[in-house]
Amino acid sequence: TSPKSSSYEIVTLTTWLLQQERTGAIDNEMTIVLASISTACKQIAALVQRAPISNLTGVQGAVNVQGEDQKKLDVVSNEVFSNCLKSSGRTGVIASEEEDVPVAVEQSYSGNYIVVFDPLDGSSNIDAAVSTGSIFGIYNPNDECLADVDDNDTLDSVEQRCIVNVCQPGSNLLAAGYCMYSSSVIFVLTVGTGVYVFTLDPMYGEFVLTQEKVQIPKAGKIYAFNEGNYALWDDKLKLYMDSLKEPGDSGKPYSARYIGSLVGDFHRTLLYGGIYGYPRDKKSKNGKLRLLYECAPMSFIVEQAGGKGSDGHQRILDITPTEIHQRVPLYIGSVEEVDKVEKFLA
Ligand code: P6P
Repeated sequence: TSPKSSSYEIVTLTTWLLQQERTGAIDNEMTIVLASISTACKQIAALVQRAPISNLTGVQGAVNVQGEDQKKLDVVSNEVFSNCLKSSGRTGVIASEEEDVPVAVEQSYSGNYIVVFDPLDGSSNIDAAVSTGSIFGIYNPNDECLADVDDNDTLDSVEQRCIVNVCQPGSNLLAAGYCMYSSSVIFVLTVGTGVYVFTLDPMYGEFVLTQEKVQIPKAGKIYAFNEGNYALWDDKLKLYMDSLKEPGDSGKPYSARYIGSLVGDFHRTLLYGGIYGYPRDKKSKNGKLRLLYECAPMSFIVEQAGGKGSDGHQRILDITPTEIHQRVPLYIGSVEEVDKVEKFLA
């Protein structure tokens, strides 16, 4: 639903965060971390939208005038995200798709939140200007792994201790969201009080509230799977996939929509209903997507919108990662659609 207001009052992300702080949904430290994440997303949006031009000028993604190899956009995006979080001073540890191990942030002087993120998911789509996105999740401060750090501790011994503390189940998430870089730049966020959608107004560079308390339709006849992997799937999954093509009672089969970018496919599923799936297959025993910074944040969001996130048998948010880049199969979207695939896989 779009925000109703008589005077058509514009609510920006900044004012929304302050409202959530006033109601006690989040504290001041979280407000600062989320504001720094939104700043990172604005910067990445600008980089993504100018990528072809920058490549042309050799500013990044190619070889620049000095002949140095320029960084790929997902590496640059990782630096943007990390720098914004570090300068927030409220982040204790960051775990990124682009970092082998979690990084203990020296600059944190308050708050100490754990932030997990995929700075630019779907980046292989950049050259074709297809939607991409940044995905993030925020966990409780992990003082225990930073506590009693003493002189003979090295930074990577602290980081090793922090790895354990980063591996929390998604049910511990305090906040999760994504920024989709598409025809509009869309920032979607939940802090546990429902799902809110903000659209970047390029006129003045602010995220403006455009939908509040989004509810995903209970069912939807759109499915997003890479059917190119059909031959590699379990037989039960093949039966499920075949069933979507039968007209059924409604007389109409499902429609296939697959962008090849989780954030784009998820956002459409959130608003229109349906299901996105990345199953395990004979080649990828645990599927392709990462639990910590892709599946868990998206599952927190979808549950806040009345949907469901599953690995085919159990709730994604109940799974505790055993290692940072652990992969899990993902079925996410409308409750009735995820229930349906779970029945086939039982
Ligand atoms: P495939 C992008 O690489 C990604 O991680 C998701 O954003 C996307 O949904 C999926 O992988 C696409 O993978 O194997 O279908 O190309």
